[in-house]
Amino acid sequence: MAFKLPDLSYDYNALEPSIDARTMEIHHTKHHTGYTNNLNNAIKDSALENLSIEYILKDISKYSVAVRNNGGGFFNHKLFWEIMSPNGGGKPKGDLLDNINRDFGSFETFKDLFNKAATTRFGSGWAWLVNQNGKLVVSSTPNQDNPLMDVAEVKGTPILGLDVWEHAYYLKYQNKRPEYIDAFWNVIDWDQVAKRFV
Ligand code: MN3
Repeated sequence: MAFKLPDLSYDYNALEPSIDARTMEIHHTKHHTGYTNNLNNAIKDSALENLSIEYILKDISKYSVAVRNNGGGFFNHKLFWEIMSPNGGGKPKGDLLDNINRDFGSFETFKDLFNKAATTRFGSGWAWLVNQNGKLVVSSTPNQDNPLMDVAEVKGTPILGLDVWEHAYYLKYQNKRPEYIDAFWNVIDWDQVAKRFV
């Protein structure tokens, strides 16, 4: 198989109470597993089997809807697990904080913009903090699209992402997406986000 479901570096209950264990378990073992398997099936016996996921995403308009949806789903969830931690929360430091202050005015302004992108994304999708060659911007995408894709309205390298599909929060938060978004800030691993920014 070309792509392999990544393990989490923490237990399913490690992000409680912000994200509940049952949601984490279903999200990883059912949803992320599904995207990974469906991606592998969609690229089976094609040249895409030898490409990195980033390389596939940057030319995504050339490929099938199945590759777009499942390639995005594979990449987005891998990033999502990696930028969260039971020791997360607080604020970024160093270069990342300096750049957030420069490009948004303040961390609080950035946070408001990100929350707005996550709250107002209609239906299923993602909110992003995107690095555009050193300039940081906030965006959101529908479905499993992301800023690496050539079809994205706002292109760049995603360094922070929040899944706002109902499957990411409905068990604990039901229709209260803003409460889930608030809780996400408690588990962001800013050291990992900073590594992606370098
Ligand atoms: Mn998801």
